[in-house]
Amino acid sequence: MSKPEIIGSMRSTYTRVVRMVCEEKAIDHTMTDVLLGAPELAAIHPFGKMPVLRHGDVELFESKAIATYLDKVFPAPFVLPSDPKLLALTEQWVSLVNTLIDRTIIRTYLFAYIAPGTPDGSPNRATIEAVMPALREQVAVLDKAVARGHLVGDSFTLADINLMPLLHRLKIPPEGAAALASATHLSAYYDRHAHRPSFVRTEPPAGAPRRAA
Ligand SMILES: N[C@@H](CCC(=O)N[C@@H](CS)C(=O)NCC(=O)O)C(=O)O
Repeated sequence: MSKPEIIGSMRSTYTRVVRMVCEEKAIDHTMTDVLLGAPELAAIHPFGKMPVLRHGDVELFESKAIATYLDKVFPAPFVLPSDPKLLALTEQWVSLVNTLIDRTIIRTYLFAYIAPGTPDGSPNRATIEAVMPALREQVAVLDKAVARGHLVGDSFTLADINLMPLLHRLKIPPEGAAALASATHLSAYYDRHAHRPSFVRTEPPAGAPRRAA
């Protein structure tokens, strides 16, 4: 069968999650870097979002579904625990991050900088001020959750893979950097896992994140 092809953007956090899964599992794959609106995305994702995957006759959208497919189809190491309780906890953290924390940190806070919607393109201060209480609360929850070094059990799972790209973006603007710095466990967690080859090898291109974040 052909190599899996990930279609997305090197600047996209969700694309990075899937790329990290490939790196963790040493899956020989291709990365097709596209812009939002690309026909390659619309061909697979009903709303044109990224990432999408093509592997033989398999076409998939949704990063969690893609990550699960890759983990099941390719051999160890596995990013999803086999133990039912640890698997459920992994699902729990992926879901919380994707449904709530991503919306706060990326789609609201970071976007107030990169897609501010202000007349002069300056950061949207009203949005930033409004989101900071929720952002701090969610950072505090994550800080407590990673106190023992991982989100789930004692190994690096998809739950951690799914969080790391988001923390990378959180620490770019000043309020996010301050929130992360004041969360002792979360900062130590980020600094330690940022050295993993899967994270280093998927570093987005330098420069301000664009809307694909
Ligand atoms: N739940 C989706 C979210 C995908 C998503 O929102 N990706 C962003 C880039 S990181 C995107 O395509 N944004 C463009 C848009 O929402 O129109 C997943 O996990 O794959």
